[in-house]
Amino acid sequence: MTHEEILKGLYDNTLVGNAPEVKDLTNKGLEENLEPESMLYDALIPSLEEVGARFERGDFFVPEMLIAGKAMAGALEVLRPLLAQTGAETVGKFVMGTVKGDVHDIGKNLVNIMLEGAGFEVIDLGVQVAPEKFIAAVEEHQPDIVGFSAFLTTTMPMFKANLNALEKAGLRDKVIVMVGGAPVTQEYADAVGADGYAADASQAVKLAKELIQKRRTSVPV
Ligand code: B1M
Repeated sequence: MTHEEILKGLYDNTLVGNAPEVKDLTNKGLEENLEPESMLYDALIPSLEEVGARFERGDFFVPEMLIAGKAMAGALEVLRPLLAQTGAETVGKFVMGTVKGDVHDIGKNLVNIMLEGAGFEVIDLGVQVAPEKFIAAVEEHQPDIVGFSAFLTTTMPMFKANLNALEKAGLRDKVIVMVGGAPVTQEYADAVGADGYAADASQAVKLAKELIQKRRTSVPV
């Protein structure tokens, strides 16, 4: 199979939620020396974007979104060790979670993989994470950064709830807050008082490193 055929197969089979075929093609791609990043950014993510567009048009419903998401998650599991391959020293600690009321986790997991690949220790709290759980994790792990993911306009307000909870617990100044997720914007992040926003996984890694560097150089030792 050519690289183009594999990428097309990944796109088409993710779209219809054919998880076994997506997994086979991902392995095939690796055997054929296709870059993991290419499978991700040229096939899997565009396919999920098309799933979202079809859902918006009313051509797809929740079950179709669910099986497409599962197919993508299967491919991510195959790609995870390669995307997270690192010789980097630990650059910081990152507590991450999808906010309360929200079950989307593919984007969050991808950010986690890239962070690990860049040398971060990531503590993943999973999905539907309540403010109290974020607070307990910040107290327990004392991370450099806490990250909130939200994928619905209806769950984005949880950023503010989480920030208020950090403030109330006296932890706001002790941790950098990053936010992200499909509907989130820089303006929204600024409005709720987050320290940083990134649109995708690679930007998230870059920003996380910058924010830590900035904090370390500004805090007197
Ligand atoms: Co849902 N869903 N979904 N869904 N779903 C979206 C998000 C939607 C945009 C589809 C659409 O209408 N076009 C829409 C939200 C609309 C909105 O509010 N603006 C939507 C909806 C409406 C819903 C339901 C409400 C549907 C319903 O029940 N009627 C429901 C909500 C359930 C809930 O959470 N309470 C629902 C359910 C689901 C499934 C469970 C079926 C499934 C999720 C499976 C899973 O995650 N395990 C699902 C899926 C698969 C999608 C789409 C199709 C794909 C999401 C995805 O994985 N994208 C999505 C359509 C779309 O996004 N175009 C959609 C790929 C992923 C790599 O990208 O998630 O953007 P993304 O992550 C990026 C960045 O956002 C960023 O980096 C990631 C990697 O590059 N990022 C960060 C993420 N977190 C970050 C954190 C950071 C920094 C960057 O710092 C902390």
